[in-house]
Amino acid sequence: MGSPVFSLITFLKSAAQLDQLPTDQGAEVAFIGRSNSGKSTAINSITGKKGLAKTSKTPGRTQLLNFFQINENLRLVDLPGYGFASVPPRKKTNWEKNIADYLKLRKSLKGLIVTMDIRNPLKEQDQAMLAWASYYQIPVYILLTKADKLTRHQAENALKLASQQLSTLNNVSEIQIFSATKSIGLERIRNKILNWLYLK
Ligand SMILES: Nc1nc2c(ncn2[C@@H]2O[C@H](COP(=O)(O)OP(=O)(O)O)[C@@H](O)[C@H]2O)c(=O)[nH]1
Ligand SMILES: [Mg+2]
Repeated sequence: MGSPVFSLITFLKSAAQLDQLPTDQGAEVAFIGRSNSGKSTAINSITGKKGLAKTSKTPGRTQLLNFFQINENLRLVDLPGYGFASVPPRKKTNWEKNIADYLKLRKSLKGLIVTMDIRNPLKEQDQAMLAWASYYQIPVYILLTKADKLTRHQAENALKLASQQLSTLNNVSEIQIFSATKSIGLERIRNKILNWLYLK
């Protein structure tokens, strides 16, 4: 069972550009990561609402920022994925500018959850994203997703290795193993989000 507060969440709106964002008030937590890394699935699993964020087997389809609200002051955001090679170059530039501006300007953004497939974490673009977040002084929490694809032992090793690689970055507060399919690490990430949203 999810925290009762997450069960209140509903879709608010999608924004294709930054002038379409909901009012910058209260607190929000955003999910970012490579296309197909499990952002939308994580949001659905954390909130306990299966169809809330659209998930896809074909990566890189949307360039929208999708907003979900718990109430008018508390939101979760599903940001467009990066690292999908066939995004046309012009779109990619738009994406980078949109995301950079969002990170830079959004006062209500309290934390960034970066999703990475546990079998392939910390790719070049993940590292670039962490550097951006660090530059804008946004707290980052990493979810190593799809942990059900590895044995427990392999997953622990992947976590150890990634933690070592991250030790040089000062804005990464924590990193954890996660699986939506097997509900691994669910309570921990829920608590982190509640914490960022001042609910705990
Ligand atoms: N086995 C497994 N598959 C997952 C998990 N999370 C996501 N997926 C799958 O990975 C694919 C991409 O997920 P999605 O949430 O759409 O990724 P996004 O592009 O980052 O939003 C989908 O086929 C999901 O079913 C997980 O924890 N375990
Ligand atoms: Mg998605």
